[in-house]
Amino acid sequence: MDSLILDSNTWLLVLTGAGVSAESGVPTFRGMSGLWEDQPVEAVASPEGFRKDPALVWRFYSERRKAAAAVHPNPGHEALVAWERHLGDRFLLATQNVDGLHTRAGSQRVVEMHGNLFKTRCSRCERPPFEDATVYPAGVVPECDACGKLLRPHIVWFGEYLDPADIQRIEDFSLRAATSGGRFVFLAAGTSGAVYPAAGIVDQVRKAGGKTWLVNLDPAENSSRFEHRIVGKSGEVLPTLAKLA
Ligand code: BJW
Ligand code: ZN
Repeated sequence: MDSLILDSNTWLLVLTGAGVSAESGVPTFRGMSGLWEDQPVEAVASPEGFRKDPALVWRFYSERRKAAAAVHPNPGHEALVAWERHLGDRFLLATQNVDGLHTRAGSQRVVEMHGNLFKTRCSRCERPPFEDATVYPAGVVPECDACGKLLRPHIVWFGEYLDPADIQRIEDFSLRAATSGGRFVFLAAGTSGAVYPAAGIVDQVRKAGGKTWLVNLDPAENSSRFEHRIVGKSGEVLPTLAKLA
């Protein structure tokens, strides 16, 4: 197996997906065949789904809050913490995961591209997102203290824009990495490469002259666009993949 050298010349951008949390016991999206209680995930993870049945959407997210609160980070998460300690500001972790396991493991330079399961925001007013681990009883739809309209999970649903500040952070890091005179490396782990814009980062890094690595259990939809491909579980591969120099 090729090894990933992380030395004082390396800038590393990591993208993670649901596969990285799989060994902690969090189900992946495409693993549950994109279904929740026999309906497509899009039905409960989209603005249309929320408009149609907010109570159902809150039940989906309450169940996931409960499940995510009960699990623990795995050796894949821990390897990324060690890499960040070694590289400092030359490391950035962009995650599509909303379970908060990276920060619970100790990662600090994290961009949660698709939001966070343990945050809630108003569907209407400008009240900022707030920490919320509440598991709402079935049928309950919480309302905003400020304006009385419905609260919603702080999640980027299908068809919604990612926070431009999050995209900017990834782009700024990539620009600094590409112009640093050092070696720019991108590693994606545990993601099917099916959802954009995350699935397109590999192309931007290649355009900027970076090296690209993929660690995934099954072939991803964008596999062919990576230079190095390792098939395996992230909790087994990541802890031995890097040589910290
Ligand atoms: C292991 C493992 C182990 C298992 N170790 N590996 C360009 C082209 C085409 C479409 C679009 C495009 N740009 C935008 C779009 C539309 C859309 C999109 O991408 N659609 C595609 C489905 C085609 N994108 C959006 O809507 C995004 N918004 C946007 O771009 O705004 C601009 C816009 C607006 C309007 C129209 C068009 C553009 C927003 C996307 C937000 C996605 N949100 C979700 C739902 C969150 C809800 C929630 O969590 O409740 O985020 S979708 C869902 O997929 C979730 C995930 O974060 C995301 C990615 O999934 P991920 O992480 O890759 O998981 P899986 O399950 O797919 O894969 C797991 C992988 O792990 C597998 O490959 C396994 O093999 C592997 N694995 N165990 C290592 N132990
Ligand atoms: Zn409000």
